[in-house]
Amino acid sequence: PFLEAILAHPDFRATRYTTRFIDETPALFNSPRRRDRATKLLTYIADITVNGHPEMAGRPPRAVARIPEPPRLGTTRREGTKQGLDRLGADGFARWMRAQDRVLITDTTLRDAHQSLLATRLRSYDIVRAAEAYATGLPDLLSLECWGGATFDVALRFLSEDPWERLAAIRERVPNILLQMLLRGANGVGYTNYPDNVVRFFVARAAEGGIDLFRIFDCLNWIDNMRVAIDAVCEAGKIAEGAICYTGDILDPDRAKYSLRYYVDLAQQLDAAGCHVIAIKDMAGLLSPKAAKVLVRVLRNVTDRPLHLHTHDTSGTAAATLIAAIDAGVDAVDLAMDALSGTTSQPCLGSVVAAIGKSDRDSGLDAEAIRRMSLYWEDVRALYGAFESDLRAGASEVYLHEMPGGQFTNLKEQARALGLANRWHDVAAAYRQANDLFGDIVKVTPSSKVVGDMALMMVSQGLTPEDVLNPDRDIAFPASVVDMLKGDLGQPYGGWPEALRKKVLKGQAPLTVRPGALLGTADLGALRAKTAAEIGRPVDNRDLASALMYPKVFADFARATETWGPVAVLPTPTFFGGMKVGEEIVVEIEPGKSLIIVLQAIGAAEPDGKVKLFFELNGQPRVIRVADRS
Ligand code: BTN
Ligand code: 3PY
Ligand code: ZN
Repeated sequence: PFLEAILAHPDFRATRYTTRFIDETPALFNSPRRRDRATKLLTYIADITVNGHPEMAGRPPRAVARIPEPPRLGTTRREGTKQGLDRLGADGFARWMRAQDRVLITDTTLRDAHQSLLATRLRSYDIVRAAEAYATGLPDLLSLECWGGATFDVALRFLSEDPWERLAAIRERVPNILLQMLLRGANGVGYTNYPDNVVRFFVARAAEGGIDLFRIFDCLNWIDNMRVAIDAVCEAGKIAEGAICYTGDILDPDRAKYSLRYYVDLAQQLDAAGCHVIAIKDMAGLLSPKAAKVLVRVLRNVTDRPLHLHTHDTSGTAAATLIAAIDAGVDAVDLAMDALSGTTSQPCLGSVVAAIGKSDRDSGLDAEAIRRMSLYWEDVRALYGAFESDLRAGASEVYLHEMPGGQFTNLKEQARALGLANRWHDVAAAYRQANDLFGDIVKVTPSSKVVGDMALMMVSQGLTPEDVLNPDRDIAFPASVVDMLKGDLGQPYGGWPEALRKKVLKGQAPLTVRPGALLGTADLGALRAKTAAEIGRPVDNRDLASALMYPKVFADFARATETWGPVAVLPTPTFFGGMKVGEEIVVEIEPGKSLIIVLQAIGAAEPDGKVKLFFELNGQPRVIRVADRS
């Protein structure tokens, strides 16, 4: 337990420790296992109050502590798309979608919008508090995209909360709207291919946990890498939405690789693979209004499946693209609540709904409900200021680099960490060069991460594309580049450029088949036992599914929870900033059981470096001592 307490400590996890960490961190000796949840949470609050949250290091302190109040948009939860799916089944539901005159709308606020604007840091606390208002005020939404993509990893790794609990809490409060997730095909919600039985296990748990609509993509548009996931979703009786990742420009004759014909082939393959819905996933926001019109018209002619369009507003013109697609007959579109829309996120939900209002494609959504919901998100966004990028405006530079909206701010942050903060536009240009070196590939997680790694290497080492290709120049390529060119993510359309592949692989033989076909079958029983031994408690199916995706991250998360308690229940200002003297908070630790916590005083530092924090917990005095490492 002692070693576990060290490993779970936020400073240790953030590698912000010194060799004196054990001497300086007496909280480690408190034998966390025997302490109750309230004491664990008080210790967490005390530690954050004195030392700050490692995620907030170097960021401005919080200004407001007010907890945003979600709107009350009614008391009844009218039947919606969830009941439609239950009644019609996935095939019938897809036919229903296609038969609607109104355009169907997915709200991405709970997944892609915060992934693309706030480094995926939106906590369950703020999400779950909004759920009821969605169910009562916006029951005509097609779906809430609320899970998958990067949210799974970030919840466990940075927020110390369980993504499965988030899903269960949303499902409980939203019984009437489809819940949607983003699944990276054979990469699950991770960055690497998993064995087929792991993908099947994960999908089955997600379906049980409340996901109704699975948007499935492959980062190289290789349909063979999506089939296991598609089949598993169909088997669970849920909606399999196969996504075509859009890149290039179908109207540009100089970019012939990604032609209209290419996308038509993909749509036909996804249709034949059994997908109920076809998505056009324009992850970087490259689809122009004109191209959208052509693509939607043509795809709706080659398949009877409904079409669902996803884009990002990085260029500033994505609303025009959606409106052109709606005019051309697209069945469903993705939008984000006004306060979390625009730039690298989705276009503005309220404004697009207004723009098409009173037309034959009116969405049927309540404008007032959207406005009031967005006011809540405006207040919530203010709590996450530390995670905002400094992107203030649309940028046509996206047509140069073609970075996905969900990667943009992340890569910018990575560049900053490498001391390349003022070289951002060079990174953007190198990103394009890296893409071209790889043969002009589809860039979306995880292939986009590999292109990003390559771009950062080129800028930090001052390498030109000629240097990279020069056979006489030895280059230590990033591991992710070696793995990708070896075929670990699958095969790209048109293959890998042979000369670069030879140079990168240095004699290793590349894969020619689907990686999943070589990974064998994971021994789930053995992995469950191993994980249980590691974290010292039983591992249920949801824990196992997490551990299969992220073994180390999950084990660290389990230990952190053991030490600090269920921190997901803390209000966001407290979670990131601790408490101020005189402040009182109410923490609902489980339904019907609340802790009222007041921080009454903070003592002076003692000679041993410890500080006493004087709390009142449900009226009883409690003193917590923590090391001051600030
Ligand atoms: C509320 O006001 O509804 C409480 C918001 C916090 C709920 C957290 S989210 C994760 C965990 N799972 C739950 O069901 N509740 C807590
Ligand atoms: C993800 O995989 O997380 C994405 O958002 C891809 O666009
Ligand atoms: Zn997206």
